[in-house]
Amino acid sequence: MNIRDTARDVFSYVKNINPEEEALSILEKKIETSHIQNLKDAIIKDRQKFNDLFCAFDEKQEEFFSELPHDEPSHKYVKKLLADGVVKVSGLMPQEEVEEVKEFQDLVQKSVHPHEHESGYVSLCTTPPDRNHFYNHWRQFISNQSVRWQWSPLLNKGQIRIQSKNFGGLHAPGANRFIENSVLQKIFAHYNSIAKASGQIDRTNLEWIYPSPINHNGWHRDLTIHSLKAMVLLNDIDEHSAPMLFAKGSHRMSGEFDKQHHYDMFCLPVAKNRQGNVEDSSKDEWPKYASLEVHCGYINEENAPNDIHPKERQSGREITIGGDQYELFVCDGKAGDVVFFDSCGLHSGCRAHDKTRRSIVFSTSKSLSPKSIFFNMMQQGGV
Ligand SMILES: O=C(O)CCC(=O)C(=O)O
Ligand SMILES: [Fe+2]
Repeated sequence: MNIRDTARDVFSYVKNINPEEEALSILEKKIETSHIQNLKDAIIKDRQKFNDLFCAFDEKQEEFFSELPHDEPSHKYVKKLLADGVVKVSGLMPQEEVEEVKEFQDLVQKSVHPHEHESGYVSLCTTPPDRNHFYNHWRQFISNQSVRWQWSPLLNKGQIRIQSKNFGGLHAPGANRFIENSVLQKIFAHYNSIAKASGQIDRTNLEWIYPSPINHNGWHRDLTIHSLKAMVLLNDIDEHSAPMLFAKGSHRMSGEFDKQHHYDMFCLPVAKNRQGNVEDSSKDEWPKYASLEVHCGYINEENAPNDIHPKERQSGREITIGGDQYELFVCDGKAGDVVFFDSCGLHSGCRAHDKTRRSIVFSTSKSLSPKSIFFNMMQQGGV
């Protein structure tokens, strides 16, 4: 079984194909289940094989991109994203859309959470109206006394969120318009080696990061196989207002820590997708660098600078994570700027000291890229 041939074949079958269901049904017909099972066994047994498969898909991703026309406005951003795992597109979200999202955020804040400096999730308990009706009449909807919100408080880390999945699949008004933005769509499509991403960017997290005693989210990878996110800044963000941080290049397998961490996250019993969790695993099963949170994507204090001083929040600085050095990328900027990042790379929140960050993160609920679809297939097979 040749690893490079597998990546080549998967790409030739499903590049440009979406949604996920369609790509899956093609792969199920073309690739024998026993091949997938053998490959899975082999990569779990041998870290080098896992790394080879991971990198073979990344090479195909680069190759796909190099064959696309170079004159699209999105081209230079995808190029940077492939190289660094992160890129900022200044002013991509029009100000009137930013203003609409913020107006919605202000109204929800007034009706549900008078508690600044607390953490939690806000969800909607009332059945949401028809989409178009909501987007056209949302001010009336919000001000209606019978609309009920639920507030679920968490440990005070400063973060309050409204997730589209707890909001009847609706997005903050204004965000629904930005989802159609052609540059946003092209960046998602081309990073994921598909022709079109329309209808695929279906998740949003609207959030406030309030000043708090601790960082709301330490250094971590969301998962090991690439998954693009777009964070829109809704207010001007500087080093004091909780900019997200990203370790450049960590979406690839450049250093020793990337090699180990990507492998552990996919292959260990405590890996996220293998349903490992803190409760049913003993501490010794976790890698030494992992903080005992949700999954082994999170790095503990001894191995990552989980709360750096505002003075140190400067792009270009060096930071050490898991013993390896990375160049820091600080996601500060102006309202309307959009930071695209591959959430399989190392990234971290930051504690807000005296100013609040307001942002909304766009993502996809399904796998878009051939790599992500194929690795998910392997995971689903079970061991
Ligand atoms: O809020 C932040 O700064 C971190 C965001 C994050 O980890 C994510 O969106 O995956
Ligand atoms: Fe994350």
